[in-house]
Amino acid sequence: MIQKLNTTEEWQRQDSAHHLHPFTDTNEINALGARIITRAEGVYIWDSEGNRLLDGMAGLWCVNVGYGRRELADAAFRQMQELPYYNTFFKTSTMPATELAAVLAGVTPDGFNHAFFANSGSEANDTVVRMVRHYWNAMGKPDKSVIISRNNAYHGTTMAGASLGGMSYMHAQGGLPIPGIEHIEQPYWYHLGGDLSPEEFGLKAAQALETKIKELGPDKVAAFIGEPVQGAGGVIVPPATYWPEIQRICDEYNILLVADEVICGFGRTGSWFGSDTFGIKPDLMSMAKGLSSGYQPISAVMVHDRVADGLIEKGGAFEHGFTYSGHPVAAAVALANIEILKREKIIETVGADTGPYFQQRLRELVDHPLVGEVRGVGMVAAIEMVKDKKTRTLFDKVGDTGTICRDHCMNNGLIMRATQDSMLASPPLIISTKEIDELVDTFRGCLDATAKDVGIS
Ligand code: PXG
Repeated sequence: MIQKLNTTEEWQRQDSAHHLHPFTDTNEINALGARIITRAEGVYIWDSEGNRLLDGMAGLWCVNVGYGRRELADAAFRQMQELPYYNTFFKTSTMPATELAAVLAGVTPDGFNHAFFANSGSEANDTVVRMVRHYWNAMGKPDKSVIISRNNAYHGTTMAGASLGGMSYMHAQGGLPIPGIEHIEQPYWYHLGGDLSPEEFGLKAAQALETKIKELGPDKVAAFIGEPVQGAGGVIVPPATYWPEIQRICDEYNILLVADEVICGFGRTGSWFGSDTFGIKPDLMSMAKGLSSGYQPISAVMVHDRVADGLIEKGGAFEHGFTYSGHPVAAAVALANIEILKREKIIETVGADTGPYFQQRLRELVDHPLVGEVRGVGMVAAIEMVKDKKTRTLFDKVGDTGTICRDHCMNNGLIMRATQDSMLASPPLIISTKEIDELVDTFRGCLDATAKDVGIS
């Protein structure tokens, strides 16, 4: 029997007794007790103790239109009454899935006219792996099967998603990566650039792809995948020289270019897609998160005509899909979400107004003794804390300072994420300039408190 619980402690006890959390040490969370989040509105969330927190991470980089959108709840309610579920497998379709595919063809760059639906970013990237291999097979090149990704990339946690990702601590669990996935250097100038200028380093990091392709043989390589801006890896914005060189190499060696738009998509960087912001011309794009602003689990792989034409003409059936591919309720919510993004000109505002303001205000923090670099674009940013900013020297035990700072943020009503010693921010796109001021001002106070704790002045 499910008990009715009243106090935070009771909820925490139940959570500890039965719930295994993602990326969480169960003993640790059980000792502390989980913070129980109860409601949300705009850019704020509340916990069961009544504390209000400014959600500087938009959930997990996903609540682009902000919390409390009645319109999205209404879309789900209507669709659930009309048709709560039907699949898209056996020569059937549903209206929301059909319409969403068409709307996505409209908002994605030219030449993207086909969508394959799944339920999460990980599933979208698994779909990418299977689809690019199926494509080259259909093109009579079955040996073109290796997918090249990057160290410190994040592409999800399924077997293929975690393998594509370049997180060594994830690979260490469960014998990853799976065969046929290779990794190259990431374009992280601040850590890896040494004496090179960012532009020189951007070229060098991109040319690691060419070296890897030559080492493997171009006839063996199916695709390269990258996030336009690495998100979970630390909001790593590549130097301006990076993506054009990656594009040149993919074109020259006939390698498909896959943009993982799971974080960058739907306005995060100030354009509809990170590919628009960085001038990337991908062959496939995976997307999730902002597609529904997190109100429903849904993801998609958008396929450019260059690939779709061959797949449709020569591929036959693609033996792949999920029970909930194109789920009508999720699709209806995604449609309503895209409608809000368009009607309220949210992406234009981030691109021209609030995004530049956010970046400018955060860049004021570079005068702080702890801050080595502030980087970002649109409504996503990182503030990297270092031991010695003149020499770009990291702390001896990387990660501790990030944790201290994150806890100060939490205790002061601000949610930020720490990756190593970089503090990440990715607030809802509807954040106002006044709320941006609150975020930055609160954060500066947390930086001061952190500096004191780690003995930097
Ligand atoms: N690609 C990218 C670029 C992502 O950021 C995924 C794929 C996987 O999506 P799903 O929906 O399967 O989680 C992601 C997800 C973090 C964090 O701590 C980031 C993500 C997920 C969970 C935590 O920053 N990104």
